[in-house]
Amino acid sequence: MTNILPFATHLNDVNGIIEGAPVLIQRTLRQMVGMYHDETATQQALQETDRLVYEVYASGLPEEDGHILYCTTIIHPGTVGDEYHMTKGHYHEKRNEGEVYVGLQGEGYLLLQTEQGAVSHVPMHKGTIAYVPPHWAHRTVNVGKTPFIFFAVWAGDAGHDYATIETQGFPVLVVERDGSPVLVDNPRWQASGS
Ligand code: M6P
Ligand code: ZN
Repeated sequence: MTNILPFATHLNDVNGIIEGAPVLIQRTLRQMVGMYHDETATQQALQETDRLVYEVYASGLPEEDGHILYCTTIIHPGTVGDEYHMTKGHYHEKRNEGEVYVGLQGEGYLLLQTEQGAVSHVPMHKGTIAYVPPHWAHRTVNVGKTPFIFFAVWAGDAGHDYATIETQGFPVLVVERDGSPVLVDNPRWQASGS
């Protein structure tokens, strides 16, 4: 295991950035083609310009057993068609590793699913401490008009498995209806093995 000396970083509580931390991910809509259910809306939006959907500021710690990783995620407000801006979502490569999210700003939903077909969602706002148990895939969604910002902590060797989510998404979508978020069935989702 890589030897790391004790250190501290600072969370900017205005913009959610961990100061001095490298940007781990800056995900634009072009990098998420196929993940939003409305392909036409995705392509129309991209004809005008690409947009930053979310960014992740991470600790830069090694992804190794024993270390604890942390980051902040900033999901910018907006929709693609009627579907709110969201992260790609992932299972952990090591399925038996959980995660903790702490809401810092804005309004969000945490969507969860298992490979056995269970589905759950947790509304999040400032002060929410949400637990992602082992074996649950997780995606976050900004359902508000301002950036949704949260802090995450997970085991260094958990890993990110995006493949399953990229091909089938989540069983539910979070869409805007009359200005409010509602969950609807994802017409493209198929349970494993079906
Ligand atoms: C959270 C954590 C990170 C993750 C990020 C963005 O902060 O779960 O591990 O990278 O969200 O989500 P994703 O990797 O699914 O795009
Ligand atoms: Zn995770």
